Amino acid sequence: MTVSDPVPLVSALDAIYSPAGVLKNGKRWDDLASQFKALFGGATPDFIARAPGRVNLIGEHIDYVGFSVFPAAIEKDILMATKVTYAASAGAQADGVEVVLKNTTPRFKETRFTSRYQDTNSVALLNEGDERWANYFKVAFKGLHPHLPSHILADTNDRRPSRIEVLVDGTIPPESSLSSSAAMTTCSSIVVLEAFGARQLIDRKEMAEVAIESERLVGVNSGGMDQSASIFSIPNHALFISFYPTLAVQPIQLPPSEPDHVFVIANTLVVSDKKVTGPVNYNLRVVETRMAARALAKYLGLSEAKADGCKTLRGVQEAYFAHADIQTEAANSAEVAETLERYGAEAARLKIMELKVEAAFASKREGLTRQEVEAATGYAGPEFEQEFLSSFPIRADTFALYARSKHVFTEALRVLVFQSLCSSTSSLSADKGASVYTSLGSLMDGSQASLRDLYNCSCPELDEVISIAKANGALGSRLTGAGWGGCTVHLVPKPKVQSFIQAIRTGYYAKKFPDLTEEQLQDACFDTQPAGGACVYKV
Ligand code: NG1
Ligand code: MG
Repeated sequence: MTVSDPVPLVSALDAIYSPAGVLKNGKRWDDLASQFKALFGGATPDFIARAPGRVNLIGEHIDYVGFSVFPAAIEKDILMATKVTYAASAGAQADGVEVVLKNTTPRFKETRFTSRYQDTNSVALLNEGDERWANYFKVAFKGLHPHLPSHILADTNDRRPSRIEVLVDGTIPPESSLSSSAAMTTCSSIVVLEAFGARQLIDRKEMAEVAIESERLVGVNSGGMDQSASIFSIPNHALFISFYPTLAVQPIQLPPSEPDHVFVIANTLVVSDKKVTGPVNYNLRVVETRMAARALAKYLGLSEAKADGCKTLRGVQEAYFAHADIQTEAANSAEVAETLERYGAEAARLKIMELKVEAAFASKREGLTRQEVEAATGYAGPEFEQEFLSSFPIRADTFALYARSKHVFTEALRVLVFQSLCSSTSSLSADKGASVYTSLGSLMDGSQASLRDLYNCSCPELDEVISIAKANGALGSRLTGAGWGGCTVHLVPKPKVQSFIQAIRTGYYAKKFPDLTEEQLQDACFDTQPAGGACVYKV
């Protein structure tokens, strides 16, 4: 079978679905189609959906705050070989659809669920067990259901699917911060749209927005970086993704156009499952940034401090600059003036907010107790519970508002500078390109220091891999994704890649995981080229 690559367009909705060119790994697709046949009684899949994982190059833990991030899709992905049976052809008058999900990874057990056409109430999520992986498909289905064409759901001619059979094959290591979860949600969304004949009705932006919203049902209060990266990416480009005032993406080629530096991913192989640890790490961080936003808004004396607009640190920044004047602030601060001159107004705003954070939490650099947060935010008692504790369970004695908000504003600024370095230098000579890479590397190092010291989401294994990387030629090294385990990303000059990977193998894997096979090692540490985004291939 010859399979083909999607056309790299960003906004046209056909783009996800129009194949052109030849995909590298045809064998994997052939194998998947034959496995499908073997597992589903000799049937051939109608199509294969694909959604990639991503590596975030810079901009960590700021998507849910409303600031822009800079990831790229990777080659590792989720494939879903799918066969759809329509009620009429099955000779039955169905009132709902049965979905059968199998996985090529044995520990993810076969599961099936049924849903009526008119509502998805009977589709229940599982909190534990080896069928839980199917939750991602279920939430995608539940989220998209209101968007499915009503004439099909109520179809008297029976073009409604009565059965959707799916074989899932994933190469993204789960719970390793390369976004296997969002790839599952995204890939499932494509399957549902395709099966219900709805792909012309919903564009990528809407699909991303629905996927972002749906995935939260799985129990993580996540931002929108991962689903957006999986849906919008195009080969050889990173994606500058903005969330404010609305979701927008800008593909950016990494400089110079003929890459002499590459990104290497190294997995610590320490698994971090946010669905389990969320109350003390990821979901808690989201709440801490929300508390910091309310506290900062109150400190700044914003009249709308308690309005929805000031729920996030980004919102507070917008509210503040609705009245404040950057020039005046620049006149009072050399740091602000310099940032304004070098990087422009948006960067200066972030610098100003960083200074406001310093002032607002001057007497409280360490964590605040609940009582102190109540005083700082003006939310107390039931109002406090409702505002901060009602959406996802969290567990903490103190809340590190200074450290979290300082990370957010400084990281958002690093993203802007990183993006502007990439955009302005794509046509530079190799010489100049080299110094640009040095600057990109320092921004990545700055990000890591902030994640480790202010956001406290690194861990000893991440720190160890990063220190080996820095001693062996990486220009920049950081954790990628949520942290607390999972993967690291490194910017490495091309000629050094082999020795770099070897150094990580001997310095880290040989000591911590001496039993890994060659195949597992290749899977754990590899160089990556930005890959294309979600698509569907007709077999
Ligand atoms: P990972 O680690 O890939 O699950 C998570 C969030 C992102 C973002 C990053 C931190 C999910 C689905 N994704 O990514 O939205 O907040 O952490 O930058 O939870
Ligand atoms: Mg994830």
